[in-house]
Amino acid sequence: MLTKSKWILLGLILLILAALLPAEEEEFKLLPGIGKTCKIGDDYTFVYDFDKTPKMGTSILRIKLFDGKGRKATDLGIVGQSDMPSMRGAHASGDVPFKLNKKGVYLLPVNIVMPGEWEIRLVFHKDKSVIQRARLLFNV
Ligand SMILES: [Cu+2]
Repeated sequence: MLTKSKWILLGLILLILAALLPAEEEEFKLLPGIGKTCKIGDDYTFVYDFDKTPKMGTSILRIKLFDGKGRKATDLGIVGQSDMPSMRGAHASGDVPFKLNKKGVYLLPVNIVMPGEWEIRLVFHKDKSVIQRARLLFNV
C-alpha cells in the first residue's frame, strides 16, 4: 500500500516524464534551398551551400551565420547529422559538430554513399541550450 506522499511523488515523476517526451520528438523545420536566407531563433539568420554540387563521395556543407544586424556571427554551435529519409538509419552519420574555418564559416563534411534524396538535420545551440532544429534536403 502506497502512502499519500508516495502517490504524490509518483504523480510528479509522471508529469516530468510527460514534459520530457515531446522534446525528443521536436520538429526539425524544413529549410529553403541553397543560397536562401534561413531564420534561426529570433536573432540569427544563415545561408548554406556546398563546396561543389553534391555527388558520390565527400561534399562539404557550408553555413554562413549572421546576427540580427546582418553581421557575421560565430557564437552558436551547430551539430549536423546526414541520412537518407527513404532508408532512415542506413547511412546515418550520427551527430557531428561543424568546424569553424578561419573566415568564420561553419563546415560539415557529408559522406554521400548512394544516389537519391539526402537530408541533413541541424541543431543550433547557444551555450548549452538548443535554439533551433532544422533540416535541409538535396538530391544526388
Ligand atoms: Cu541509401
